[in-house]
Amino acid sequence: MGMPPNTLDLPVARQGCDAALDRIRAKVESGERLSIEDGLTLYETPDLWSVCEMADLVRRRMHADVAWYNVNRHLNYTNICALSCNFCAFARKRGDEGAYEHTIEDVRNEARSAAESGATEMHVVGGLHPWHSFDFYTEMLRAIREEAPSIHIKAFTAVEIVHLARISKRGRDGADGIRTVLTELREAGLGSLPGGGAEVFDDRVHDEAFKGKIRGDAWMDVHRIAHELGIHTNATMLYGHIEGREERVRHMEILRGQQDAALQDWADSEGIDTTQGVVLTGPDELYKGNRMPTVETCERGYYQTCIPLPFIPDDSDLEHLYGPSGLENLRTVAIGRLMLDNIPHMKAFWIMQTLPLSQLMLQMGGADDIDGTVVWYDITKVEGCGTHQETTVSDLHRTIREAGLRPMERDTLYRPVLRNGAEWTVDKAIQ
Ligand code: V47
Repeated sequence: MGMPPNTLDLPVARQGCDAALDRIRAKVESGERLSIEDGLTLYETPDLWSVCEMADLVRRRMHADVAWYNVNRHLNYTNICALSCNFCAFARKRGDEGAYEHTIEDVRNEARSAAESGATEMHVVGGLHPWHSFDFYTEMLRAIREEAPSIHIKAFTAVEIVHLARISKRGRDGADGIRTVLTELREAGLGSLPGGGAEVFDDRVHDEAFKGKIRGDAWMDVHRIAHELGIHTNATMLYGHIEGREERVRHMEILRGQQDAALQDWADSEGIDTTQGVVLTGPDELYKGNRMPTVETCERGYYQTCIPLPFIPDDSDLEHLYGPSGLENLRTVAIGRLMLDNIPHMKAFWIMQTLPLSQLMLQMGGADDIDGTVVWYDITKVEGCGTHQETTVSDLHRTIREAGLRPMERDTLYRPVLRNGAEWTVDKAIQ
């Protein structure tokens, strides 16, 4: 993956005062919501420094000097997938070179090893396996639960959930099937949903790059139903392929609208007045206590974190594309922080952003989280590396400290963790 031969059409990053940003800066300072037009201005301005400065301001309001990480383990239980999305280099058909499907026993062993190493979370996703029955998925969760009772299982993208609703033939209709499947998965051990599979909520882009996959409205239905059931979820945005910047900003606005509805639902259930709306990124004087309901008090789910994912073209059918540049990645995370004023966390997923760039995103780009130790990762790979993509807690600490921030270990629900070797508990004192 090289640099594009002609970069002249990209805005040059310059420090300086772009007057077009004055009105946006005033909104950010007073905690006013940004519009789609503001988002586009933030993309078009050459003054990337100011974009980052504003993102850093809201990040500090929300998280002070804390940057979050976790001790986790990703597990891709199969790469066999019924879909053939152009952007994906992970999926295989059965019999293809490199195709694999882990057994329940493999998953059980991985859970044991994760627990022994002190992981607090397993992040479990895979391809849409054409023959596994629904029971395979509940058995897999139960196996993890048995081996590692204290590990939080964050599993299955919305795309997998829709697939499970179809194969299990649960429910009277689509929404009821999803609700039933989520309920049964939760009984088997599911703790929350990861943010994968959202790609970009735009039908043109969808039909060119992810045809066959569920569209944005179906992705959001799954997350809405999860929130109604009290299951927390995350949200991604895959950018830097065939979408444009406007489609990214619209994607953010759609997520923001859905989060408004989730938080409103929570506030209504608690009798909390939200006539002013919920903009978590505003100045401190707007907040009497916490900016968010804590997991202990909130019986509804909501989006905890947004994870902008830079497209990595290697080995995909879109390999002729270049993928986004480092500055575009920095800008996108910063704009995400500014636009998504009601989502508490912004994650720089170091596996895809790289550790050095994630560090920059923490220091100046509005990110407050870099995911975790990961261990295995198969969806995207760095040239020359296999699926073993692990970092250590001490590297994560160093990365965060060098960015001038304070590393704080979290569990999946962003509760601080107290650790003694492989032993850990949620730190109730600083919730
Ligand atoms: O759903 C696939 C994306 C996602 C490529 O919830 C690609 O905390 C870049 O969702 N280049 C999986 N991206 C990753 C994901 C995730 C990661 C970390 C944390 C969380 C969380 C979620 O990766 C897929 C797809 O959108 N993806 N292929 C690619 N070539």
